This record gives sequence, structure tokens and C-alpha cells, in this order.
Amino acid sequence: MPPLTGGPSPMGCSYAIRSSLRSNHIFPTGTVCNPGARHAVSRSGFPHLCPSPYPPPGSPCPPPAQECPMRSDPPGEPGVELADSDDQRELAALFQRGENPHFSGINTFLKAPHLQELSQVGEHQVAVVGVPLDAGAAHRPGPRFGPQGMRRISALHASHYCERGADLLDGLDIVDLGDIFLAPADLDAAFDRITRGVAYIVSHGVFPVVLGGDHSVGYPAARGVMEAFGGKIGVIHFDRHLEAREPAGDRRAAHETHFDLGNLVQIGVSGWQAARAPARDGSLVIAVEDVEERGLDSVADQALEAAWSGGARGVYLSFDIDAVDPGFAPGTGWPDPGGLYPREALRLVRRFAAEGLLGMEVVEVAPPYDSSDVTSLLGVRLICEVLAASVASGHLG
Ligand SMILES: [Mn+2]
Repeated sequence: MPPLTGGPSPMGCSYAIRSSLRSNHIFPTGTVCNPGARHAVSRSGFPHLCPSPYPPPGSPCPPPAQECPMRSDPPGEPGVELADSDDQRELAALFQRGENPHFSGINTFLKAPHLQELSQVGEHQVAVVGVPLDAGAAHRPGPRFGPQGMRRISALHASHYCERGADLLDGLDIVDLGDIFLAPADLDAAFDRITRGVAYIVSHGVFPVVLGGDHSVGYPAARGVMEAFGGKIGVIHFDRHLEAREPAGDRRAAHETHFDLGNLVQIGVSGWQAARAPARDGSLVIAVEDVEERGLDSVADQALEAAWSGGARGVYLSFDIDAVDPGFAPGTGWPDPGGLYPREALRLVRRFAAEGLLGMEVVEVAPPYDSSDVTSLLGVRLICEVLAASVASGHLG
């Protein structure tokens, strides 16, 4: 791909599209937000992000970019532009570094830096962590390969998102922590480690992106968020299946100190596996036909109201990829026709992210059943959509 040099914004403002830190292009000066600029606190206590210099559609042109200082320590691999001698530049240019070509390189999530020194996680803003667990799969196993699948196909993505006017690498400081270590066949130990791992990330004021794993990952991950956050939270949960029901379902989250079922929203439920009408347990269920009949904005408003109700100070997003129709997301453990369309799901998560999220997970991506990586790709796209909406809205949490 040729280097991008500039283009019109949705409002007609003139701005330069910056070459990616991950590319081997020369890093331009004076136009990059400082990802470490934590100059305000959102309503949930998470830091605001340095505002994106790209205007979202319909908004006024942004202030001059130089008000946002240049990132001083690029987190990407040292590239040609960082070499300080001709010899070093020549050597660096011999080996692939950064984003391009997309089919080349070592794939972390979005080719973000792999953070080896875990004690430094608090210096970053978003931490991606894999949870390759499928011992809790209700039907077909396979999501243990979800983190690998999503990381690999995430190499297709460039960091700039035209529609939202956001650049993930310039607007956010993302690192990939690798996977949580999970010993096979010990679900209780796995749950404990998942909770501790996610809690460690959140306790450092960092936004966790959890790559599942089957949906049993959701409970210990949300528990980790709750433990670290220490305040009441809501959970917005996309799924074709009811996950909080009796007797077969998992109600453990309902017993957490910082959560009650009134703050649980389940979107995309329908089909033949479970009876609808779980209203008696107190959670809000939004079926696919509700989305069809009432429209996306109406159900999004209702979901946000429920998730943020009762004094909740933050919301966690759990996305089971089987909420999307298997025509678009076949690589999952329990597909059920009639799910959401990808564009519906993307629009909904954008709304939720714009209000602020404490973290997110994408679960039940099972590459062994996938076709042309489309399910993994959709999982990646959902994450990017949330992060882009966070950059565009200027805050995480
Ligand atoms: Mn499901």
C-alpha cells in the first residue's frame, strides 16, 4: 500500500493522514496525539483520551493539531526512521517491521507491541489479552484457537478508520500482553487466573480487550473487572443464547458484590435453544425481533438505560460472536440462524462504546469451523469499532 499523504475530512477540513508507527515510513512531527496525556477523568474514573485530531462526521473542524503534543516514545518496533546511522538504517530496512506488508510479520493484535514487561502495563491505555479456553463450551469446542485466529487476521486492518475519523494507533496506546496461562482441564484454576489477569489490567487503569475463549470466559473476566473497579457495573452481553437463566445457565455473576441482574442486558437472543421470557430473573432481554421491530437506536437506548441503572458506574461489553447470523459468522461453537446482521452489531457496539466501557471481550470465535476467516475478522472488527468509538468520543470508561 502506498503511503497516505493527506485527504479531506468528512467536514472538508484539510488534514494530513499520518503514516503509521508500525510502518517503515518517516514519522511526521507535530500532528500526533500523546497517548499518555491523561488530563481528565470520565464518569467511571477512567482517563479521558487525548482527543482525536480527526473530526467525526458532522462535527466542527478540530483545533490545530499542534495543541496535541507529539508522541515521544513510539511503542512500535524500531523502524528505519529510528536508526541513527546509515548502517543501521540499511540493516533495519532488510527485515519486515511494522504493519506492511499485511501478510508478513509476527502477529500480535493489530501488530501492536507485545508487552513483555507486565509491570509496565499501567503505562499504556489498552491491553489485549488472549484467553484460549474452551473447556466450558456448551456445544462444539474450538474457541481455544480464537485468540490466535483473531490476532492473525487482525493483520488485515490498518489503523486509520475513515468513517469515524479515528486512528487507533495515534489515538490510543495499545499493547498485546499475550495469553493468560491456562492449564488444560482445570476450569476452576483457569477461572481464577482469568479473574486475576483481567483485574491486574483494570487495576492499572488500563482498558482490557479479552480475546476468548468460549463464553465461560465471560464470568471470570467480568468478575476481574468488578473486583478491580470496585463499583457497581452493568454488563451488556450479545448472544443468541440466554446465559443467565436457571437451571442450566450460569447465574454466578448475579452473586457478585458489584453487580445485579438488573444491570444485565442480553441482546440477540432468540432461536430454539432456550425459552424466552427470562424477565423474572431481572435481566433485560432484547431479542432479534425487538431489533427488527423497534430499530437499533431504540433498543440501544433501552440497553444503555438498563446497564447504567441503579447507580452503575461503568459497563462491561461481552460479545458472543454467535449473536451474529452464522451466514456471517459460521466459525462458532453453537450457530443458530436468524441472528443479527454485522452492520447492526457494529452500530450497537459503537453506541455503547461512545457512552464509555470498562472493557470488552469477544468470545466463541472458533476458527476450526470458520470459512475464510470471516468470523475471526468480524471479531476483530467489533473490537476496532469499540476502540474507534472510544477515540472519537475522547474517552475510555
Ligand atoms: Mn452463544
